[in-house]
Amino acid sequence: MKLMSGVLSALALVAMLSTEAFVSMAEAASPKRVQISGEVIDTWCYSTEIMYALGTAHYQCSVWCAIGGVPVSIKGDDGNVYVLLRLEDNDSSVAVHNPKIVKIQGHQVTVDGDLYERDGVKYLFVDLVADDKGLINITHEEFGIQPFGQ
Ligand SMILES: [Cu+2]
Repeated sequence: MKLMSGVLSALALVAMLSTEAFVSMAEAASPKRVQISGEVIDTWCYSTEIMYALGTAHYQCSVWCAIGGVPVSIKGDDGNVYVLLRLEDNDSSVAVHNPKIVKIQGHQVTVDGDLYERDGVKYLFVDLVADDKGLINITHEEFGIQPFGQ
């Protein structure tokens, strides 16, 4: 009998701990609904500063990088960079499987979506490109075409 109650206490403890773990995981996993405006960027060239990586100067490279599998992000007007993990009805965040990503590369956009923040990184699951102003950040006159010249 004593053994039985010990086992029951242990089971109750396990149930309680796993419920708490589940609740805190659920809280951590709940996204924030956001609308973000900014420029769609090539995360590699932007983060490494291997070359000037914004606007028309870098447009050609950013398309090649995206098709090559480099993650695409949005540099928000708020100064934050958001890693794009989903775009509208396509689950792939890789441009070769999701051509929509290439179509908005370099563009000034406003998007609606869910924001997940993990360990200081901001991830965006976009369900609607609410506005697309196109490639309007004119930088090639100042910086040339990166990295191809002209
Ligand atoms: Cu690039």
